[in-house]
Amino acid sequence: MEQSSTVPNGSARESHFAALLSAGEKIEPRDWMPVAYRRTMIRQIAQHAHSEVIGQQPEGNWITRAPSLARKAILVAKVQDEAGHGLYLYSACETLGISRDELNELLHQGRQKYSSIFNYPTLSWADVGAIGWLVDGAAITNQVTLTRTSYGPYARAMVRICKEESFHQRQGFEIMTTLAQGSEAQRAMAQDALDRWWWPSLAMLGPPDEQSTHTDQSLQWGIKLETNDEIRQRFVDQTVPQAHFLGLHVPDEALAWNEGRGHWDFGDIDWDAFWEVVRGNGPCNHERLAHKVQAWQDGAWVREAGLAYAAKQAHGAPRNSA
Ligand code: FAQ
Repeated sequence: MEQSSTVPNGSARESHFAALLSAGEKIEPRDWMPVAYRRTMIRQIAQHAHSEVIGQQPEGNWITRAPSLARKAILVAKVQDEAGHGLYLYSACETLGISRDELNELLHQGRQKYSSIFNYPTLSWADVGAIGWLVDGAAITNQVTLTRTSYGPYARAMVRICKEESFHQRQGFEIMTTLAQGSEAQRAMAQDALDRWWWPSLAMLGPPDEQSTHTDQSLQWGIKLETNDEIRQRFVDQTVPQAHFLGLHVPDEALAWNEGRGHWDFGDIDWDAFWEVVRGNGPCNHERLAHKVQAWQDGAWVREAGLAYAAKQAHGAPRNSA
């Protein structure tokens, strides 16, 4: 894989890579890149792709129980968008020399991760609103910066994904607005969803900077443009006024506007709980992965049929012959 360079020898290749980064240009699949850069990109893009795919499950749980036909149609489209994001991201990852089948295998064996946030249950309809508002909201706060990430195919995938995520965030906020302006029971449901999703949404943006193993190197390579804590602060600053607009209580007694910093101060995140989820011990880890593996096995015949059809076409069979 390291041979696919457009520049001839070792040190020249490294300087060319460094020069591209310092000029703010993208690293493209044809360019030479350090082994560790390629490994980091595969890890991050794969984790992101897996998150989009597994992330269909919590909201998918409500498709059959959406409160109206319109809500159901919107939710089906939203969940389908997440599947599409997974596909763009797997394609971006494949440009690094790994196949989609290998990526799925690594996920199924627990050797690659997906986001902690998708290991929580969706107990009420308000959770669909909270996911759009908070989870898509947190995801987009991070992903807008990733549109400027150094690896070209990932950056370009992010541009399209962000447009769709922005719509998702608004549809979630609209569900929350409807509930917050509704009956006493609806307001209570919205508050309960905020109570359960607030802290996991803050934590999904990654461990605090002092516990983050990859941030320093990823900043140097332009993979990350900001640290986890910087992105988390921006998410809190954007979201607290939205909660106030809804008339909901953010479940953090330490939350206070800090005039000097020009930011909201917020309380301590339970990082032990976060790491437990990352290690596989969250409320739904087992269920989510088992469902994903089952879907992959159930879909084997579709992949086989697709391959058989492609092979037949390659051997010159007429287009419509089955
Ligand atoms: N969950 O050194 P760092 C979405 C791991 S998409 C699990 O800070 P990094 C859309 C990390 O892998 C959501 N593990 O890592 C949607 C590393 O472990 P490793 C996904 C986590 O990569 C909405 C270790 O901790 N978004 O929501 C998590 O520099 C609704 C040390 O961490 C992306 O993936 C976590 N939350 O920074 C879909 C965005 N955080 O691999 C459906 C792209 C960290 O060494 C429905 N990814 N870890 O064993 C990123 O921006 C980065 O990877 C971070 C983490 C910021 C997530």
